Amino acid sequence: MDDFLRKCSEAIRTYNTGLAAELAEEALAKRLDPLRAIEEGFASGLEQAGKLWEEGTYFLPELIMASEAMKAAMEKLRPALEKRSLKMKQLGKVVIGTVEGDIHDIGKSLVASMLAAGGFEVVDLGADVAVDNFVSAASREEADLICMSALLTTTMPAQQRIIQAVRNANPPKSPKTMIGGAPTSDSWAAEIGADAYAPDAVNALNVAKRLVSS
Ligand code: B1M
Repeated sequence: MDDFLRKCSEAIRTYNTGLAAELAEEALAKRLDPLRAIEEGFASGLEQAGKLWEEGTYFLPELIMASEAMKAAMEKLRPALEKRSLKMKQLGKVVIGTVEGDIHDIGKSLVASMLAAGGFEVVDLGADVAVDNFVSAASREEADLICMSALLTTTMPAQQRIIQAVRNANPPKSPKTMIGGAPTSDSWAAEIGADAYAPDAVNALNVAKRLVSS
């Protein structure tokens, strides 16, 4: 990791929101790829904060402050990440959210930004989204694809409930379904009948393109 990316990572690990936002602006000024700044810089600091929390060095408030710093950096970088989609043909409409009971929204928001950057129209339902809200949004928005993020082993089963409920409701475009989030996997996708799993934001865009063209 180069010095600048290390500084980005440190700003998050030390939950310095002001510095994180400044470094995000500096990344833009340096014309650094915003996704690289997020994944190799800022997100690595959040992962370290998570490890410090796991081992008992950080308490929950410190982890929350690290997440806030991460969000401040992402706020600055998101427009650059999404800008190129303006000139693109829309590939389809995506409804995305983090499942009910789960408030982890940083990875989901990164996936949403990548999909928007890649040419999808994205309706972001936020975090802790009830099953019914996924179903009604899929119908209302005439979605081509439903994306569900889950970061907790205890919330993964909600992905299965959403897939079942969407199938039962049979919304206009019979949307495809994609799941993601750290505890999920290809085998979990197969088990719950999801059309696909993606391990990260870059793969999510590739998988989404494949799903809407198949
Ligand atoms: Co929490 N948390 N957390 N947390 N947290 C984890 C997930 C955990 C693994 C930490 C640990 O113990 N090692 C653990 C889960 C254990 C488990 O179930 N297996 C955990 C826990 C236990 C909890 C609480 C229960 C703690 C408590 O209260 N006792 C609690 C739960 C609250 C709730 O949701 N009900 C909790 C709370 C929090 C904070 C609020 C402090 C904060 C979240 C802030 C926020 O999101 N607004 C937080 C954080 C920050 C984490 C860690 C440290 C980092 C998550 C993150 O944002 N990563 C996390 C540990 C870790 O993952 N190392 C942890 C950065 C992000 C860019 O990556 O989200 O993985 P990620 O997203 C990636 C991929 O997963 C993928 O692409 C993204 C980008 O590449 N992806 C998709 C994600 N969604 C996708 C969807 C797709 C495709 C790909 O298609 C649909």
